Parts: sequence; structure tokens; C-alpha cells
Amino acid sequence: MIVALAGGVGGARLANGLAACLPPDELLVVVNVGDDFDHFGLPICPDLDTVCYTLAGLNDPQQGWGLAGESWNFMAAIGRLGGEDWFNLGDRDLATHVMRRLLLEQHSLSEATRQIADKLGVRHRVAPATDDRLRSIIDSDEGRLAFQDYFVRRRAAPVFRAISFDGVDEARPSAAFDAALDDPALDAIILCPSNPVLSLAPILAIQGVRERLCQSPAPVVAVSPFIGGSAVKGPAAKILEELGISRDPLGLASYFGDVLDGLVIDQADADSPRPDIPVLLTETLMRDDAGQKRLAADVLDFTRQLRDR
Ligand code: FO1
Repeated sequence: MIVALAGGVGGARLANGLAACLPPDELLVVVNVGDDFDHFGLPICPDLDTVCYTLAGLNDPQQGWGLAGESWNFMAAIGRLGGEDWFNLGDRDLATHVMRRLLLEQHSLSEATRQIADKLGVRHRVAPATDDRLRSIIDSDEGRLAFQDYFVRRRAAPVFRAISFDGVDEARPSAAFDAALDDPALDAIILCPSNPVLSLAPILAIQGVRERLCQSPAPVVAVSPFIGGSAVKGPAAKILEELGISRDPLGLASYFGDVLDGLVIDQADADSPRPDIPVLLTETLMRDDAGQKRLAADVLDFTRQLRDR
């Protein structure tokens, strides 16, 4: 069984490749909830939705988030009424948030996600990293900003100084995540090519997760989101630069520290300084479904080699 830790677009793409390689009961995608927030009284879980929409083949491939073929009547109407229109909720996407709001009256976020994913047609297991309230807060040159205020409202423009996680002292891994980490059938833990600071750090910060990854007999492998020092999507390069972390394999490996047993990097980084752990050199850019499946197969092969060492 494989556990994939994922954030938004990059994580969803590799998760989709892994889903193409593995039967449903052989994959658990554990998703960041640090970006979640309440908007118009609705619980918005961007990374869970990006992963579920992608696994269901319903995502907008250009934008990365949201649904393909979306319409925006709700946003136009809200704008006309003088409501907040900085965060775009498509008409069909809105239904997901309304359903989640109703499901959360009686169920955990894990169960609400399970039911929504099932209705969307997702076959593999998707779980939030935690069912407890965990919110990423960005410390910036404009002060402390709630995640989506920094990321969408301010378009990640403020200088990034640090990230912290509101609720982290109480947050425990979700039941599925917790059980998978103790499962003797766990074959590997894959850190998807999501933003290491915004998407993966909030998962690793949950009580006991980092320690359990370090102690796990299953190899822990990260796939770099950087190609030649640039991020495929989003502000990861800018953030690492502002934190003084180099965007090469060495910088990434030292950011994750002793959690990692192996690192997957792009061929463009063949000559970059490397960490003292096994490194797989391959093409990490996922242009389409075939590219996602090819990278997933390469990563799975690499984890098998690490297990057999
Ligand atoms: N990202 C944006 O840059 N602008 C938006 O208006 C926006 C709306 C949005 C709505 C639903 C959803 O699930 C995601 C949305 N995102 C939007 C993406 C999201 O804020 C970020 O990509 C993630 O939080 C980072 O992984």
C-alpha cells in the first residue's frame, strides 16, 4: 500500500498518475488542509477538492483548481450585490462546498470527503491529513496573514518570512492516515511535488507525523517540484528564495531533513549539488495523463529499489 502526501495542483497530478498505476485499495492520498477556510459561511477545502476533481477527471487542467467547463454566475451576482469577489467560486464548485457544509453537520471531514469523492466518481481513497482544525498562517512583511489572504487576495506578493499552523498543538492525523502509518502492508510514503512549505509542511507538522515518517520501515521519497530551480506552477520558488533555501536537490532535501530516504529530481538538475541519499533522475514534468502515469511508475520503481536495499 502506498501513501501519497499531497497539496494542490502538483500533488493532484502525481496522485492521478499513482491512481493509474495502482488498484483502489493500494493507494491512500493524504491531503493538506492548511489552506482550508470559511467563506460565505461555507467550508472551502481547496486541496481536497483539487485532488478529488483531478482523480475524478473533472478538474480544470489550465487553471489547476476548480472544475472544467465551469460557469461564474454566482460570482457575478455576488459582485453586483457588493459581496467579496476576490476568491472565485464557480457555480458547480459551489455545490461541493454546500454539500460539505451539510455533511459536516453530522460527519467528520474525512467522512464528508469520502462521500463527496464517491459521488464524483473517485475510486481511490482520499483523506484529509487531519480532521482537526488546522490553518496555515503566513508571517510576511505585511504582518500575519490567513493563508488565502496571502495566496489569493494578495497573490503571494508579500515577502514570506515564516509559516505557522493554528491548531497544530491539538491536531492529530485523520483515522485513515493514522492507520496507514502503522499498517505492516505500507510499502512507501511519497511526498508529491507540491509546495514543500505551503502544502507539505502543514502535514508534517501534525502531531507525531514527522517522527512516524522517520521511524517508518517503509521508504519515504519526495518528488521535487523544481525543475532547474523553477517551480512548474505557483510561488514555491519565490517563497524558498525569501526563506533563503536553495531550490536545488540539496536545498529541498535539507528542508525535509531526516524524513527522506530518497529524492526524485528532474534531469535538468543532473549537475546540481545532491544530498547524501539515493536520488532518482527522471523527467518530472507531467504534461498530461500519460506523463503523470510515467512519473508515478518511475517513482514506484524507485521505492521498490529502496525497499530491496
Ligand atoms: N486560486 C486562485 O489563485 N484564485 C482563486 O480565486 C481561487 C479560487 C478557488 C476556489 C476553489 C478552490 O478549490 C480553489 C481555488 N483556488 C484559487 C486555488 C487555491 O486557493 C490554491 O491553489 C490552493 O489553496 C493552493 O494549493
